[in-house]
Amino acid sequence: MVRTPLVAGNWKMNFDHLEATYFLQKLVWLLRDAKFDYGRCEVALFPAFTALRSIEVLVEADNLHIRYGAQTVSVTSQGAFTGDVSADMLAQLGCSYVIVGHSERRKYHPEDDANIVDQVRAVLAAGMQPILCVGESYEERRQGIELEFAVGQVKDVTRDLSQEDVSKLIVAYEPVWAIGTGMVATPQVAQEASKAIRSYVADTFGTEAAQAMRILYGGSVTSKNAKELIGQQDVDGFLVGGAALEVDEFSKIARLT
Ligand code: G2H
Repeated sequence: MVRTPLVAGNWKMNFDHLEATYFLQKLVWLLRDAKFDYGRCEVALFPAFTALRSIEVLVEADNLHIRYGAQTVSVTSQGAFTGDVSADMLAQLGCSYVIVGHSERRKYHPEDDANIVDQVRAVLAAGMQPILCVGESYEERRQGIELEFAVGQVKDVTRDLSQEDVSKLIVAYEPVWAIGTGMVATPQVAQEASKAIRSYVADTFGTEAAQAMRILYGGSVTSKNAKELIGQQDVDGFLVGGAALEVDEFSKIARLT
């Protein structure tokens, strides 16, 4: 099966709505100039909640082929949950994807496996696709349990999901030691982890679900390392952080993917 690669820019807590729309316009110009084929590779942006509506308006007005999504979501659908944003609200804004379980969310917010499972369910129920982030810390790698750990995170979240739900899931393998550090995983490390995740999904949910699943690599991706990483059989694109804040660099990564 041929999986369409996805290059996703996770802006984290950067860019207000004006900066976000300026970036999007420039990105589209750059990709247009380069005759970028959106059918060959999908490009998605993940702004802060406050910029989603502006991105939606621009995408709709100019009929852009850029997709977008949110960086997290509430597990509840509505009610007295101050500060939360529901999956239905995101779907209403035209979001295609929601990042779930990013290590920064796991670290700075009370997002444990149970909460992450509920986020995945909420995203799927609203008709969007979750991008589930998994990956070991430096300590787990030092102990030699990195594959067990990353696959274990996928296992914990998918345990009670149906085969149909799992086939809509996108996994981002993001080793914590590579996030924002400049210490990118080698192509071999990225491939080994992605392959282990796909094998687990194949054994548990069948080959079809495993072959359909896109597995992204995240952690210090730049235009210098993207080409080698995407050359790996089980790496289907990137979740880009720091390099997604520079429009030339981000467009270059998309072109290389
Ligand atoms: C990992 C990644 C984006 P960066 O968090 O999800 O960030 O590319 O800055 O390591």
